Amino acid sequence: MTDRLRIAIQKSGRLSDGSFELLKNCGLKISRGKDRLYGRVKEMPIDVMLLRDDDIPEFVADDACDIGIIGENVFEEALLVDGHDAPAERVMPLGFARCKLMIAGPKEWDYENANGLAGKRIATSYPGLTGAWLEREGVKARPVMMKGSVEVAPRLKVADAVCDIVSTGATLDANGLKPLATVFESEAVLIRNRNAFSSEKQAIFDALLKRIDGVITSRDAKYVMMNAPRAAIGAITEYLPGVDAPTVLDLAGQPDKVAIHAVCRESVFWGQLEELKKLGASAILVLPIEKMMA
Ligand code: PRT
Ligand code: ZN
Repeated sequence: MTDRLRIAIQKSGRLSDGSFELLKNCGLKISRGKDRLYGRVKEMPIDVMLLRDDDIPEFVADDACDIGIIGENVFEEALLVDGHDAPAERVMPLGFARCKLMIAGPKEWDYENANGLAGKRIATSYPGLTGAWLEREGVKARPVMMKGSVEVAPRLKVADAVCDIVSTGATLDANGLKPLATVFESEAVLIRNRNAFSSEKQAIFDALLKRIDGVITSRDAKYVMMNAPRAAIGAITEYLPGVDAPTVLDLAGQPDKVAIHAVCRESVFWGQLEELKKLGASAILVLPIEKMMA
């Protein structure tokens, strides 16, 4: 029987859309049944377990799964609480579910720096990350552990400030709080069990990693084509974001002009197209890239 790679992802929540989409873009189809905890992928020997995000680091560390997708905030907190010799390790950032763990306090607070937190009670679901930050800042404050609804703690007078995940900041604002300091910047990350995989499993893992890498590098990449004066090739190449060596083609009957084709590894914005026009480019086309493999 073939050894199958077991991957843990969040069943439903802020990580699940990004996780399903990443796997789909890697060519893996997973049916997403409402009550299903387990999915089998047809295209590769991979099984998917659908879990609550908090359980993912432990499932991967305990060898119940081989790899997992988790918010870096949850993974780092688990490492701080369970110890850095935990048998799971970070493989790579995945570029979605970006957010910040931030200290926030009442809007009327005159906060200048971390010293202003001395002696205060800080409500958080992240006592490990919060405590480590306070220690780095050399401030003695008291983290108060709360499992949920952290943002209401100051209003209920159970804490003076909070340390919570912030994305747009709307939740803080609605609760009369303002962000004061960033404790940790997070995004979804791929983690793996530290034990060596069987050679069969390692080969599946390596193939999946190559595909993930391809998906991530092609996410913002664009294929750009334009016509340009031959004399402007240098200036245009220099200007294009994330381009190594563009392809330059002659244009029939127009000795002073060329066609330039290039893969831009970063997003291309309207303002940049306007700059290219100023450099003499015309007929500029920007096309999405579906797949890329180095
Ligand atoms: O049910 P399960 O246990 O699996 O999920 P969960 O409810 O514990 O987690 P979930 O799905 O809310 O978040 C999973 C991960 O997504 C987090 O661990 C972060 O890594 C990441 N993430 C990204 C966020 C946010 N953005 C986010 N905005 N996690 C939480 N939030 C909260 C925030 O704390 C606030 O209360 O969403 C609310 C809205 O945020 P604002 O700032 O946009 O108002
Ligand atoms: Zn959770």
